[in-house]
Amino acid sequence: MRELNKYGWNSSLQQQKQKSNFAELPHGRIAVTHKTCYDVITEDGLLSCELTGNMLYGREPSEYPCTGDWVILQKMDEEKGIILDMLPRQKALYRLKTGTVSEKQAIASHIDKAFIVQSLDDNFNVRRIERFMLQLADQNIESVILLTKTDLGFDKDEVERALKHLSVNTPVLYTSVYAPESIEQVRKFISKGETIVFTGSSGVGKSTLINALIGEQVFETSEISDSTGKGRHTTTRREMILLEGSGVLIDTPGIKVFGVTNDDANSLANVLNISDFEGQCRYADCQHVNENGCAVIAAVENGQLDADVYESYLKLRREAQHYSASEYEKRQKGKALAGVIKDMKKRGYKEL
Ligand SMILES: Nc1nc2c(ncn2[C@@H]2O[C@H](COP(=O)(O)OP(=O)(O)OP(=O)(O)O)[C@@H](O)[C@H]2O)c(=O)[nH]1
Ligand SMILES: [Mg+2]
Ligand SMILES: [Zn+2]
Repeated sequence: MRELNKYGWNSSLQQQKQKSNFAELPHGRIAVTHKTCYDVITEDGLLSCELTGNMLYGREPSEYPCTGDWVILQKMDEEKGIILDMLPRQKALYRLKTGTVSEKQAIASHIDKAFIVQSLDDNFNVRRIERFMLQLADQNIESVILLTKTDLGFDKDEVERALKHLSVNTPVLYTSVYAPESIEQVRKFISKGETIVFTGSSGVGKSTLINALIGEQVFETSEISDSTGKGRHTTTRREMILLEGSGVLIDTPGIKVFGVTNDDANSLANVLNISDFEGQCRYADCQHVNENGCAVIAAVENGQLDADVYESYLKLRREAQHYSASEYEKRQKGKALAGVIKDMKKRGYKEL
């Protein structure tokens, strides 16, 4: 029998389960998301499960179960099951679907911590780290910045300077798969029962790192055609693995960049560490653009705040506003459509 506690099962999830109509049935956690089915870890081992029609009906695609979700299932035989319900999702990592402004896709859920992985070659990009962090802050997921491939040589002073505003509140780790002690220090950031997602571009070494932590080749890794990770995605699915005696690790396919789906101005200011300046602006509703007595602009002028960080703040804020406007529009359209359908039903179009 597997102890699901190792996978993060706890009394608060147990309480949530009691509210389900299917509370008497077994539960499990999704370890792998395939195209149309899921591998679910249960007390009785791994089951391959499909969703009931009810689980699909009336849900946005972003609400379909994903790796890390806790589900309630009916066992069919020794290997198969059907998912009947899903416990309320907490701390989920979403990304914007490519080419859309407001369509979200869930990557993993019930996440305590995210390792934002970048390699110390052309892939290193502070603006991209900020985007990841903003996304995580929205869900109260802790961030750790993990910089790989130190063996390739890099300018540490320059990297530290670029990360100055982020490293105040967020740990920054440097690793190389060729330096075992650098992998060992990563272990200290993984607590028992905790779930950690590894996220970052393709080719930065996420799977390599997980293999090094587990101590065997559990995930496939491969050479990439170039350091920007173009054209090669070795990991193609979201997969969870238990680090014995420690936490649960989730490997994900490379993500180039996160679109902003967080429009909370406070978390943006916190991530970029400008909240202290903001608090000193003359007007409480200061937008930090051209107002008199703006402490943020003053901080840029006197060198306390990097102009790059300030520009990044304005850009991310614009994107966040754009995202919420599109979301709002989508909801209004949904409401309008619901109104039309209701109206038609009233007039006797029963088949609707
Ligand atoms: N020099 C060096 N190469 C590394 C290091 N870590 C990983 N690599 C190499 O980088 C390449 C990509 O590693 P992967 O672990 O497959 O990268 P990934 O982030 O999982 O990529 P996707 O699965 O495509 O998202 C492989 O050739 C690894 O051997 C490191 O610390 N130093
Ligand atoms: Mg991989
Ligand atoms: Zn201001």
